[in-house]
Amino acid sequence: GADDGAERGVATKVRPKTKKPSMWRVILMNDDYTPMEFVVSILMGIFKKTSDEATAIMLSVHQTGIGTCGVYTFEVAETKVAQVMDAAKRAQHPLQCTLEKE
Ligand code: NFA
Repeated sequence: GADDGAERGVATKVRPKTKKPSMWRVILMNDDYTPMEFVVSILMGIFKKTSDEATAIMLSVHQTGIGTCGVYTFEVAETKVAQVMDAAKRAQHPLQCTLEKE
């Protein structure tokens, strides 16, 4: 096991893992067709925003063209992107969502 000397002849090194995971921004893009209420429901359901937070993010994306839904580790971020794209596809809205490294 660890290098406590209890197991003769097997040397293993134990060192602390110090790497922080890289963080990934989940980005939502504006379009002319996805209903505002659908975007708000996505932000509440997938990104756990309150109604007020979701409305503010949706309006910011609507007005600027792009916005951040949240920042997560890669696995969480890519899962959320897939959930958004799946929900948009099922509802036949052109909403686009992507990842970018922080
Ligand atoms: N621009 C869309 C509309 O006017 C709303 C929207 C906001 C779409 C944010 C995508 C992202 N219905």
